[in-house]
Amino acid sequence: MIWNEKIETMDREAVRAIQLERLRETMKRAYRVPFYKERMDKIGMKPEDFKTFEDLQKMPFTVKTDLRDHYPYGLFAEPMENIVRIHASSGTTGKPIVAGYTRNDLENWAECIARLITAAGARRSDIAQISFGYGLFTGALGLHYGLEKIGAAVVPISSGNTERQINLMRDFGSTVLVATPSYAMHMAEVAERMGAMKDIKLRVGLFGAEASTEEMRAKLEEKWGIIATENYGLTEVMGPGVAGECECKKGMHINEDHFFCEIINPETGEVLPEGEQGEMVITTLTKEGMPMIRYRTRDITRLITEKCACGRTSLRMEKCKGRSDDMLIIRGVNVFPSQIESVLLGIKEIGPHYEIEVDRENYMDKIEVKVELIESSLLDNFAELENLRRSIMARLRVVCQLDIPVKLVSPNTLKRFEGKAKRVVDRRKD
Ligand code: DLL
Repeated sequence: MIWNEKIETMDREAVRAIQLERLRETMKRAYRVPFYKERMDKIGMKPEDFKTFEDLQKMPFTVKTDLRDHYPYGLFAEPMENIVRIHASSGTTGKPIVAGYTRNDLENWAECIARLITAAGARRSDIAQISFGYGLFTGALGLHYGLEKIGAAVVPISSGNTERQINLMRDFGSTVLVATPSYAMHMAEVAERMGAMKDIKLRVGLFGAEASTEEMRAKLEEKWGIIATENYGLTEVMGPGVAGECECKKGMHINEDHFFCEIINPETGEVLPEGEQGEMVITTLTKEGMPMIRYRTRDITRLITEKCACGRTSLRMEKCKGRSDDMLIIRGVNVFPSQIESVLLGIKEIGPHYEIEVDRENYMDKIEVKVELIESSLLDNFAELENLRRSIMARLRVVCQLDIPVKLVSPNTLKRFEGKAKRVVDRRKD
């Protein structure tokens, strides 16, 4: 089923025409914001001069620190009387990133979510348990309004208190789960421990807000007996709703009538040809409260132009490989945590929880991966344990081109996460 047949199956030329028309409107709106006005003045362009995407590319990028520098409302394009919602993302350092929404923005947001959750298989007959934390985080309320829009019954349980989550999931007959993949994994373990899996009716997972691998998806699908889909977004441009997978699970369909996406070389800023991997840059096309012009997401992905079997014509973005600022450089070798995850989750003796510790000793980078065993009995057999450890290291060496020491720890000893997982502890930054 397609939520908005007309838009979602539109031919490419028509999509481009809508994007260009909306781009002009967006530049007009952005011109009201001193930060953007100054930038347009500097390159000698007026909002009406932005007639093509090449014109847009004359604008410099907007980056996270620009939002921080204009904290909290300095990039809003509407007076506060027209703002009806404020969200924020805390990030790890500094001031939060703040986003303001007009009433139209909220309607567009619900529409964007309605499309991608319908694509993922959610229906009005579903009971949707939202296990994202409610609050300033865009995930819970974003999904909430979209699910209500399609007519699903929303259970706004928020995150945490996992046993209660499982009890209610069973009692309420939840059929859709909204969570981060890492929390969904933790919930599955708790459900198994409670012996509740046999009474659970979940059929669709709407997962997002953090990077995860195909191996993680396979584990989630197997444990819950669901189809696990992924969706993507960020506070700066809306929250969830930028893109989401259909049931084909071959990349996330972008809501292109609301977002224009470019891929750049993260080191040089150069725009890359279609199909190449790089950092995604997003320009909003309908945001009124806080338009974003060429926002550098730091997320590494690729745009897929081939037609999707589902019939939707939009460009898709590939699963994010990670964030360019999450990439670890260990003794000169680039390693993405997702590469490590893909190796670990393919090994049956170990569980899906891991921790990557990075440190520097005598000017040398040091990395170690802690992984949980599934069976504690293995701890008593030194030879077997050592064989397992060596085989994990060998596989990591093939994928990451690096010797990564592995420490096997007892089941249920590593930290679990109720929101976005924090798997990397990099002490070099201390
Ligand atoms: O995480 C918005 C969101 C909520 C998306 C719920 C999907 C579902 P922020 O807290 O601002 O917003 O974090 C945005 O999270 O730049 C990515 O690095 C990461 N991220 C979000 N979705 C994905 C995904 C929300 N599917 C940042 N895969 C983004 C990989 C993701 N990373």
